[in-house]
Amino acid sequence: MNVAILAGGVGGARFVRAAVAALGPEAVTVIVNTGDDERFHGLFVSPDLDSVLYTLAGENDARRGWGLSEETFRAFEALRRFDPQAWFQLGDRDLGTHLFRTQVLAGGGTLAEATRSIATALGVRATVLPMSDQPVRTLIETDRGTLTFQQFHVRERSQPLVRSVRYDGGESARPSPGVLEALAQADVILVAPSNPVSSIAPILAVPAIRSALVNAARPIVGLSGIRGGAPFRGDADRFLTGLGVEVSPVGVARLYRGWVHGLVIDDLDVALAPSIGALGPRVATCDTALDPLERGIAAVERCVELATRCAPTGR
Ligand code: FO1
Repeated sequence: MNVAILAGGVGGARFVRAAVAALGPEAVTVIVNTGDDERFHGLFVSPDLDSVLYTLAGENDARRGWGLSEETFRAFEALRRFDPQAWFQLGDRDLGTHLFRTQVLAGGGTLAEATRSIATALGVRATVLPMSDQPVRTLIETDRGTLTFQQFHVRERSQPLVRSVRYDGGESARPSPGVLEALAQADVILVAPSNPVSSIAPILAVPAIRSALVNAARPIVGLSGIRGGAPFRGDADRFLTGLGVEVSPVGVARLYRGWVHGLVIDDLDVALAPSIGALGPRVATCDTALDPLERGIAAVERCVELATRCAPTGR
């Protein structure tokens, strides 16, 4: 079975790890959000790609949630002597990835090419694709002005009030090579339990991806990252509240309306199934925790099982 997964953020990386464990690396293609990408100190940082790659390589720092294990921050401490305002921490080992990626891009290579080289070197066998080689930037209108995702999430600790979100560059961005093929060839398309507004919506801001999903000939099933009225982790609640969407799987279903055929929600939220069903998707429940790995595998299997009962809307 071939599976394409839309993913971003830490929850996305954990879901992808579980999918690879459940289905095997050759079966999995991940289409990763790049709306969080930003240059820091001249280096091109692509946090969601790195979270997926490091996690699949078994080298992620599970406690911190981002970056590499056995990390040190000596270069960053040295940088802070000259630039005390620096706020985005780049680890010493992580710097190697950013130096390499920046070098590939400066030499005329693409983000997809850099990603392929990094994946190969890390021994990652699943296919990991950036959603686009063109820049798409998630910009958040807040009560403290317009912020990039990293400014909002890291520098401002997700505290500003979100008023609206836009995906700058999305309209003219094209899917990176292999993305449309992966969506067309997948038996099932899965949506990781990532932030619907800051991780999944930027992927759909690329028009050709949106249209491939709306017209998909295969079932699309999402796993809700919200349970019991709160996100498992991260700041999805700040985004949903800011956009006037309820912080629940019903809110997730509302945001995915028109292209998702099934939604797996937590057992805790079983009472919400009829309201979600009224919006269109079929619903299944399970324990949506992704740790330890066995639970994540069970959640992926639940998504795949629900997919067998979903009829796609496209041809
Ligand atoms: N998150 C933080 O909270 N503080 C940081 O200083 C930080 C640095 C960082 C460096 C590289 C990287 O790949 C991720 C990093 N993150 C940091 C995580 C990142 O902000 C988010 O996890 C993702 O963008 C969420 O999708």
